[in-house]
Amino acid sequence: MRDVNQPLLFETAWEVVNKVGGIYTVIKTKVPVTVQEYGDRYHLTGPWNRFSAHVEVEEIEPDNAAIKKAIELIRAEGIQVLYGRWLIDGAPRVILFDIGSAAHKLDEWKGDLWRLAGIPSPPNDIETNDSILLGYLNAWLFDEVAKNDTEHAIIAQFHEWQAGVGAVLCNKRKIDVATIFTTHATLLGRYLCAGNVDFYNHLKHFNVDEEAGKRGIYHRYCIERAAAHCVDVFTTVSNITAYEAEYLLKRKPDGVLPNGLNVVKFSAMHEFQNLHQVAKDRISHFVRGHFYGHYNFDLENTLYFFTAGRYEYRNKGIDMYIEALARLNGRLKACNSPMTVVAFIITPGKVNSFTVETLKGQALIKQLEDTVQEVSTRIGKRIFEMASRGHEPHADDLLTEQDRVLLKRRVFALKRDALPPIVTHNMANDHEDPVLSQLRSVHLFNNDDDRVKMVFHPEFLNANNPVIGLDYEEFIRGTHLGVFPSYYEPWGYTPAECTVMGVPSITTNLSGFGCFMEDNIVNPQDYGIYIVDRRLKSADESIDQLASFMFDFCQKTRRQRINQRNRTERLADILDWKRMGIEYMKARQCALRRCYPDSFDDSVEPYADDDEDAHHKLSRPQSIPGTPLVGADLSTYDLAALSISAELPGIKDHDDDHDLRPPIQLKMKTPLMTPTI
Ligand code: G6P
Ligand code: 1S3
Repeated sequence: MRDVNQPLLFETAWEVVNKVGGIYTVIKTKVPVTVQEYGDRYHLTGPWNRFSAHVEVEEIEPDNAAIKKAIELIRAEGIQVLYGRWLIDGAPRVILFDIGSAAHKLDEWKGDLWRLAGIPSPPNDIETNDSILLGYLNAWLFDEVAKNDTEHAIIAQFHEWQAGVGAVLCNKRKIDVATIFTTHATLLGRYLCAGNVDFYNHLKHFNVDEEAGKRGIYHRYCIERAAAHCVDVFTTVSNITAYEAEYLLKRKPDGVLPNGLNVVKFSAMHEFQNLHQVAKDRISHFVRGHFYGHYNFDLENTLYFFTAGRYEYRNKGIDMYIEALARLNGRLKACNSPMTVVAFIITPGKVNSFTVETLKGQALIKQLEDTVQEVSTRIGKRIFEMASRGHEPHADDLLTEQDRVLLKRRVFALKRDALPPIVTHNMANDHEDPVLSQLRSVHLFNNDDDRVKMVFHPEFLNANNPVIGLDYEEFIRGTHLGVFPSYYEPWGYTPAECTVMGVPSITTNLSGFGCFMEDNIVNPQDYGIYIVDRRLKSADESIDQLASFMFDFCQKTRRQRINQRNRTERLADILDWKRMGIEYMKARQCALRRCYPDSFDDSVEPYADDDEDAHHKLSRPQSIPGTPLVGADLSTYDLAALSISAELPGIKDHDDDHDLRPPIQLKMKTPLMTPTI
C-alpha cells in the first residue's frame, strides 16, 4: 500500500518555464506555497524551451532514486531531458523534455493514441503534435517512477488540454498515480465566444462535436474532453468555467481552483501610494510627448485608464471598452467636465515598428526637457552670482537672449497640424485591425475637444521600450483604473493584478474573478471592484453601465481616489495563494482518496460536505446582509490565512471621504470550493 501522507507531486503544463499566457502566472506564483508543503517531493514538468531554461534553470542531478532511474531510461532512448531548479521564488525542481528530440516517436505515438483512446490527430497541427509528444513523455516518466517507487503515493496534476494526453494515458495504461486535470478555459468556449454567438444562453444546446468539427479543432477537443473524463479529479478555475465545462466537456468539475497571486505587502500603506505617484509621473512624461502640439489639457485633472491582455478583441471586451469610452467622451463633453481621460489599450497585435510620429514626440519632449534643464542650470548660476554680490536678481535679467531663442526653437518644434496618433505602432493590417476600425468608427481621433484621448499600444510593455519605458507592473501602478469588460474570461488575472497593487478595476460577471468577488465580498464596488452585468443586461445596457462606472469615477476627488486605492489594496489578502492554495490541497486529497481508497481509514470525500446549492450559480447570488467582520461568525473561513481580519475595526462607512479603515465584508457563505458529486 502506498503512503498517502508523503506523496510525490508532479504538476505539468505547457507553460512551465515557458511564458505564453495566464497559466504561466498560475504555475509560477503558486510555487512558493506548493514547495512549502511538498519540498523536494514536488516536480514541475513541461517542454524544454531553450531560451528561457538557459537563463532560468540551474541544472542539477536528481537525488530521488526513482526519478533519476526513470530519467536515465528516457535519455537512453535519445530523448533530451533537463533536470534542474527553476530559479524563481521557491526554486522548484523541474523536469523539462526537449520535445523535438522525441519527434522520431511521433507517428508511433499518434497511432497508439488512436488505438488506445480513439483520438485522431491530423498531420499538420504542430501544437497538437507537440502536446502528444509531451503527453507521452509525461506518461512514460510517471509510469517509470511509479514502478521504481512503490512506497509513496504519486499525484499528477495536468493543466489545460496541451497537457491532457498524459492524463488520458495514465488512465488507459492504468499507471498507478492519482490524477487531476485542471482546465483554465475550454477550447470550444473560447472559439464560440470569439464568434458572434449568444454563448451563455445557448450553452446547454450546442452540438459540441459538430461545433468543434466546424472550427477544425475536433482532435484538440477530443484530447480535452478525454482528459476531463479520464482523471480522478476534474477541476476548473472558476464557477463560470465549471458551468461551461459541464456542458461542453460533459463532465461536471469536481471543484474549482481559483487563481491566486503572491501578495507582497509594503510595511506602510503610503509606500504603494508613493509608487503610484512615481509611476504616474512617468506615464505623464510619455503623454506630454505623445500629445505634443495638442497638449491642451491639465495633467492634474487627467486620469489614466487602461485595458490589457491577449488580443482577443471580443472575448476580452475591448469592443465594449471602446464603445463605452466613446459614450464617456460624449458625457464628459456634455457636462463641460474639467477632467481628461487618457485611455490605453495594451495588447499584442501584428506590428512592424513604432511610428515615426510616436518616436518623434518622445524625442521632442526629451529635447525640450534637456534644454529647460540647461537653461535652469544657467539661471541658477546667474541668481547665485548676483545674490553673492549682494544684488537682488530681477526676473528679466535671468533669461538671456540666447536662452530665449533656444527655448523658442524648442517650442516651435512642438507645433503640428496632424492630430496625435491613436496608435503607437505601424500595424501590419492597419485597415482591417478591429481596434483601429472601431476607434475610427466611433470617432475617437484625439481631437482637441475630446475629453477621452486614445493610445493603442499594440505590444506588451517592457522597461526597455523607448516610448513607454515602464514594465507592466510599474505601468499598472501609475494608472487610475483598469478596465476589463470581458465576455469570455475563465479567471482574469488583469483585474486581480490591479487589486494587489491597489488600483481599482472594472470587470464583469462573466469573468471568474468578477464572480469570485461578487460571491465573496459584500459591495465589491466599495473596494474599487466594479462589476459590469453582461449576463442579464443587453449589450447596450452593459455598455451604458460601463460608461457610467467610468463617468462616476471621473467625478471623484483626488482624496476619494486615494481612499479607494487604500481599500482596494487591502482586498489583496483574499487573493493570496496562502488562501487560494487551500483549494489545490483539497483537490489533491480528493484525488488521493479516489485513487488509493484502501490507504485511508475512513471514506470521507473532501467535497462531500460542500453545499450543493452554492454550485454553479449563473444568476446573481443572493447577498446576505453585510456584517462587520468583528464579532461575525467566520467559522467557514480560514482566519489564519486571512491576515486582514485581526486589525480591522468593525465600522461600516460608505462615505469615501471619511472612510479610512472600513472592514472588508466577506459574505457568510460557503467556502470557495463547490461540489458536483
Ligand atoms: C498618491 C501619492 C500622493 C498623490 C496621489 C495622486 O496617493 O502619495 O502624493 O497626490 O497619489 O493621486 P491621483 O489619483 O490624483 O493620481
Ligand atoms: C486563461 O488564459 P486566457 O487569458 O487565455 O488562463 C488564465 C489562468 O488561469 C485565466 O486567468 C484566463 O481567464 C484564461 O484565459
